[in-house]
Amino acid sequence: MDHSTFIPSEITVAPGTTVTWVNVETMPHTVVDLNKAFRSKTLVKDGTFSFTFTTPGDFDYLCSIHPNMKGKVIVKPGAG
Ligand SMILES: [Cu+2]
Repeated sequence: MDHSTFIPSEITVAPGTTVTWVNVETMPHTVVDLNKAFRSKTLVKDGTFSFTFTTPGDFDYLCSIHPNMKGKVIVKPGAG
């Protein structure tokens, strides 16, 4: 996270991939899946959150502090 944006805002990974988010700015952020598959604590600067995606599908998430800050992880067999 930087400039109150998830960068990249969308990634495609294979099942079994662990994705790590890093907050590189001073503004606190969270990573919250809209379907409650995962939810981070509040991440301050240099805070990280990791989640291993095992189920194929689209995972839309946002920052609960800044709800217009959105991202998506697409889990697809054979990706990556
Ligand atoms: Cu935020």
